Amino acid sequence: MENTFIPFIPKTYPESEMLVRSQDFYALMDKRRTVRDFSDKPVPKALIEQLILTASTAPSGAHKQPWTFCAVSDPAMKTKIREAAEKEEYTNYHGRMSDRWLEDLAPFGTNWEKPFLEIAPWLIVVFSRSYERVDGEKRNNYYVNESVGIATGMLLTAIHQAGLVSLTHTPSPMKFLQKTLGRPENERAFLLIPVGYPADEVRVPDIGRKPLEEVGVFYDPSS
Ligand code: IYR
Repeated sequence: MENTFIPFIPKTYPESEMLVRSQDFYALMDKRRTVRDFSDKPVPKALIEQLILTASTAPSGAHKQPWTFCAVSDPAMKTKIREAAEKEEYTNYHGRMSDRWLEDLAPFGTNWEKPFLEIAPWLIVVFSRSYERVDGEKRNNYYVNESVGIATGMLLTAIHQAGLVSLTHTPSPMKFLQKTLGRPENERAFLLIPVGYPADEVRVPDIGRKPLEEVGVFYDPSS
């Protein structure tokens, strides 16, 4: 199928303004922290819908948009998810994870208990769609992990920009989510993201971010 091309006029700014804009955006994003202590204060569905719309603006392989964002506020479903996640995590923390892994996680104070899965007003479960069924024919999507990873990053950015907090939770294995949420066989859980307001008092690990010299390498003759 051929697509038609339409004019597109990207918004541009003077260089000085771009620098300020990118500095401001960095300052905003550098304030994002993964939070494990949520308030149970409700968050309007309209807000979650908006965040999902933003995530879904992500680029994707052949524009297949191979993602589904399942937003759960139903308490019974959240309890089910918590119970299943804790069952897996108990096994993880009691033998399935290596000693080195447990050692690496120790500074973050995580354990098999996941109360946030019931406390946070919304759980957004991101699913990736490895293929689509068109007229009974199986059609693979492209660069699915890359596409869904980008969309998820944009979701986390949108959540932070809106003034809410999130947690990138990876109960493992995540197969139970497909079943609990009644997702089709072509969907695989990618990440579980509790979203909400922070609890009254939140503590986060005292960690820093790598400096530019460590994460950026320039091949630039002019500098
Ligand atoms: N999935 C487990 C363990 C865990 C693993 C990593 I890597 C983390 O950064 C955090 C937790 C859990 O959710 O507790």
